[in-house]
Amino acid sequence: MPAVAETAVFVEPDVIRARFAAALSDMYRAEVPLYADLLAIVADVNAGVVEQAGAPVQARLGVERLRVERHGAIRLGTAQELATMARAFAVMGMAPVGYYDLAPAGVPVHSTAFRPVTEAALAANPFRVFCSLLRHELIDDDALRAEIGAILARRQIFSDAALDLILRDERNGGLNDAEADAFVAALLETFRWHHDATVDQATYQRLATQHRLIADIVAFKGPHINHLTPRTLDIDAAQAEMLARGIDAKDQIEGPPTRAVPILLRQTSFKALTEEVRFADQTGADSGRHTARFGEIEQRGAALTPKGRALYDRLLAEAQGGDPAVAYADRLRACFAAFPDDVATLAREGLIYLRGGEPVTYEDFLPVSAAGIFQSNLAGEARHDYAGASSQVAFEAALGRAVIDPFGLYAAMAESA
Ligand code: OOG
Ligand code: NI
Repeated sequence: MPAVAETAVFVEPDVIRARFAAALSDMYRAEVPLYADLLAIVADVNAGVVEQAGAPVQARLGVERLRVERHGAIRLGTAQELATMARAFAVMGMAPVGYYDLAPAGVPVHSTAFRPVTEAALAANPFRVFCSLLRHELIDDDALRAEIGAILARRQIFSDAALDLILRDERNGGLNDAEADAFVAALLETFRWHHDATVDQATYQRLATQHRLIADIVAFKGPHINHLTPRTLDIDAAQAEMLARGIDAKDQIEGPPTRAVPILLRQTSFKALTEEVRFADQTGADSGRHTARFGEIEQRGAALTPKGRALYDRLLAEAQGGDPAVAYADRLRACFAAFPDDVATLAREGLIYLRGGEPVTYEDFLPVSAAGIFQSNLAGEARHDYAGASSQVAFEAALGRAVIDPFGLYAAMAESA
């Protein structure tokens, strides 16, 4: 170490995050060309909405932010992987917000969303990652559970360079320009798709028979990014355009129905692609198949207060439990007639957060919708039942810290108006 310390010029975490999000988007576009089609559809739809809305509304919609807005998702296998991933995201100013238990929906994972948390950071770049962790304790086959533990213990999903740069960031309080670029390049490798599985065909089959998602989490070198999601201003139009172009989209949009004042989050996706992979015991031209990667679009609306969220959860449950002879979209619309749909009433009844007279935008995810997105990628696989209680304490122990309560963030944004 030189005796005279140089003045460190650190790159803002917001800037590192923006660089990483751009690099990831470029990589995914190259890996999954259908995602590029999705970006084109969303850009068209958004341009149409913005043009109609006129300049004052354009500013409100945050058109610049919209252009770069993406969320992605990864699925991790071990507590150690999650803890290190949290440190990697911290370099980019992303903190774990919220706890999502997917077990009640038949998916043996629990999750958080790593995202920027301040208004300034969200405006600079809103990139977020839905990050799931396998719940080993929900695997009922003891021998298979032990085998999964052993397979995962053998892999290291982070390169030495990435680990070194995370440490350097933690020790020095930031990364300089060259280090930031090296970090982005090194971390990107963790998100890359691997054509070669780490297990043989028989092992893959055993994993997939337990649960297709378990095979996706366990059988590869790393937690490949499984989708990236641009944000659209009109998801009904974007969904219609997907179908018009012959894209194999989910048949129902997750979340609330179409409304005058959009709330929370509406999402749809095209179904996961079946891709060629090679198992460890395959040689020559032999290959296998794996289905995991897809593309998704989302529309964001107003963040709800706990009272508003309780109403949303109740109405959604009513719609989902309703008469199967009635189309789901009709049930949803009928149930949500009970949810006020103008800003004045929503505000008066304490259902939304306002800042400067405008609803605060929802920046998080929804467990029931996430489950629907997961399910859409399981191609009709029989629904699993997991009895285990939700376990935020175990998730936080794995993460190495508590997750942030999203309601607290929205309340703080609203108060600072
Ligand atoms: C994550 C699915 C959840 C969302 O937008 O709700 C999700 C996954 O498939 O790993 O991304
Ligand atoms: Ni998603």
